[in-house]
Amino acid sequence: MNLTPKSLISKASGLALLGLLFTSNTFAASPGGGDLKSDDIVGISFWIISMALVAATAFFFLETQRVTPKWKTSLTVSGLVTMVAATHYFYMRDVWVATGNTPTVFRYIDWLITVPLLMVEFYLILSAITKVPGGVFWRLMIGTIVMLVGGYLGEAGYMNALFAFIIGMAGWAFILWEIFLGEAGKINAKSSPPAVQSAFTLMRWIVVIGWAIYPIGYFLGYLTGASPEKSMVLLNVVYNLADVVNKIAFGVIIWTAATSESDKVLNSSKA
Ligand SMILES: *C/C=C(C)/C=C/C=C(C)/C=C/C1=C(C)CCCC1(C)C
Repeated sequence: MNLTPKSLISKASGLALLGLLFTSNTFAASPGGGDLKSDDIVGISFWIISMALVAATAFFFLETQRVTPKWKTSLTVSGLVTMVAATHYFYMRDVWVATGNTPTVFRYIDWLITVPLLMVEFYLILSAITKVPGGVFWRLMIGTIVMLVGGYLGEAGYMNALFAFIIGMAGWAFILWEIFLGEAGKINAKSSPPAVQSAFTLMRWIVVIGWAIYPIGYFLGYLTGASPEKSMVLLNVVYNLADVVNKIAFGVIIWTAATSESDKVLNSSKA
């Protein structure tokens, strides 16, 4: 190795750059978060929810120990949903606090992963007690993709906001049709034990009431004609609130069904 002054300088600067990258990575959670203002409602909600998602993840993963094997996958998927969301919340919080911009791309990348995982939950809940045709799963996925692609094109400005909203609503309507009137709904009505039926009914209402919070957020963000500043505060607060209901509360519902069904099995094997 020849150590000319020039090569030394380039090595030293390479090392310095590496050090810089390392420290900036180490403190990646603080640049935006460090500037969190006491009156920044959106920033504070991003912060609180990211921590709640971390706690929920640990809880769902640990509780897989407590349930019978067929419920373990459902709890694992709940934990994956909150884990993926927690990571995106760290980034979204930093974008918001550091720049004041709405983190649309991170939001939709998160939804693109977590909403299909929630659809998998439906399928798993039904599969835990009966044989479910694969078509149910694919119809739920198609509805999800149409809903999210519509929403993204509108929010990112690639399409008229109202037109994109209508496309997104159509995707959601298709999902609702499947779980109330389609094959998924019929399977549940026929063959589930009470705990699963009540979990399924609750999950259905989550997809109606809990999911309805998102289009309300979109409406307040893009379709009221209010100032961009006010609209973006409303949009983000409403979306964040919706995530608490649909990611954490949804997971807790599954946890309730899983533990009550498992305890029954474990108790009857003891007697
Ligand atoms: C964890 C994240 C979840 C459960 C996200 C769900 C998102 C929606 C249900 C979004 C729905 C939308 C419409 C129904 C209309 C168009 C705009 C959207 C994408 C916000």
